[in-house]
Amino acid sequence: MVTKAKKRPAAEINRIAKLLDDAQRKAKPVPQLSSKKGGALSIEDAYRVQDAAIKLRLKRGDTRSGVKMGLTSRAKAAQMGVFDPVYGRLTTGMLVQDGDSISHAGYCHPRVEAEVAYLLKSPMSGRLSPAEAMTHVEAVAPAIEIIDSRYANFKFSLEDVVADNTSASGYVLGQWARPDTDMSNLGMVLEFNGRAVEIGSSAAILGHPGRSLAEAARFAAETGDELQPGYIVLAGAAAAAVALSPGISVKLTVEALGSVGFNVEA
Ligand code: OOG
Ligand code: MG
Repeated sequence: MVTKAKKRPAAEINRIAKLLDDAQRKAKPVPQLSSKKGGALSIEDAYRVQDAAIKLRLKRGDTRSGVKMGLTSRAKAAQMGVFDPVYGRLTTGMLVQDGDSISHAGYCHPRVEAEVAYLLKSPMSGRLSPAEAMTHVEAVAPAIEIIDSRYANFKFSLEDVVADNTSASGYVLGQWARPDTDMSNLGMVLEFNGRAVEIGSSAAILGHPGRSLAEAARFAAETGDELQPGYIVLAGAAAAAVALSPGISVKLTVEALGSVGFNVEA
């Protein structure tokens, strides 16, 4: 389904941003934008909504901390039925400390993903090779992303999910390791209460997570964003996302990088 959408006025972009921001704060999902007649946005407008919604967070005192790539593995694209990689923005307010607990009630319908993270040491933008992108990296770490769609039933089109900041909701970082750690094919195991619920390899992330890092630089340039030193880049899930429920203890182990985890209060 291709919809020809014309560029929306700023007031409407801001209205949609507020709708999604409210849905996030109240943990109450809203209908998909594209489900309404005339509701489908262009991809450019979807990124404008994303930017406007992040500005609402920053106005409340939150701080930018990085970006995330999404739908960068076959497993995730197939799970969501959306086959283009997406780019979202992270803030410090989304950070969950390794070993901490979250309340399920604070989210619409949270899921977790097995990822790896990069820490940038210099600004990065434009078309770079993965090797060039890696020269901007200070360290790498195992990471869990908590995603939470603000749309009912966790269903969306490409434009819907981009407007909703690609479901970004939380992230948990493990210990930082040297940037020259070979990340091409690391085994990854996601466990709930000690039982494996997803297994995968870092190779599932665009063939190599370094490609996802390079894609982040391209997306930043195309969406008018800036990747700063100190920013985190989440490369995207290596395997399908798994729904959280109260009382679950989540642990991700990435070969050569170690483990990271958090708990959901009972
Ligand atoms: C969109 C975000 C996907 C990933 O790592 O693939 C994502 C979603 O599935 O809600 O973060
Ligand atoms: Mg993710």
